[in-house]
Amino acid sequence: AFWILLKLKLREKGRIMSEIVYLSLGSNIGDRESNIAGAITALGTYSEIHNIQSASFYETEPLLNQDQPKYLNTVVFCSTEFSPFQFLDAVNNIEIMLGRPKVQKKYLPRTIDIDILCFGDKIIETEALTLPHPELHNRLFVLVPFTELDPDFVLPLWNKTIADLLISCPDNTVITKHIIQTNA
Ligand code: PH2
Ligand code: MG
Ligand code: MG
Repeated sequence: AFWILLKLKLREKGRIMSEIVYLSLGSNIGDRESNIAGAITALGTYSEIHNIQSASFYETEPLLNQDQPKYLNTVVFCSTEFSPFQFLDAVNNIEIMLGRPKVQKKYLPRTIDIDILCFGDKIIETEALTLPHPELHNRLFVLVPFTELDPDFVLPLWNKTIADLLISCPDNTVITKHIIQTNA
């Protein structure tokens, strides 16, 4: 019986696959650098999230509602054993931990916004989560840092590389690489 149990356990282990995830992070209120850095650190505290890699931070003009402060944006890569909806729960918890109200109108300034851009080759369309992110291809503040991490990544559903999406992106807002200020 022991061996059967062990075999079952091993098989179960083999089935828990990790998936690769790309996230978009943005902040336009408060200490934008710490908000984004804090979100990246918080992701790393989950034992189901590994191999975190961040692109540079970029200062970006607000899209959709221009009447708000400039954003800092970046894209983060990681791998995870979470399912997409478990990952979404983790992300929502981190947003709340960093001071974002639980319910907030769309396109208002925010201390932190963490959006899942894509999750393995999953294609999902629900109210809570759409994968790949439906606006990704229209946003320079996503495509520029994403290209920095992996220009050759082929986006599910689109079957185009991130570099190709960047070339055909209609967004022409200004994006500048953000140099972290030191006061030391
Ligand atoms: N997020 C939005 C709307 N507009 N503009 C910039 N520059 N950066 C963002 O992260 C952003 C935005 C909705 O989430
Ligand atoms: Mg967003
Ligand atoms: Mg969001």
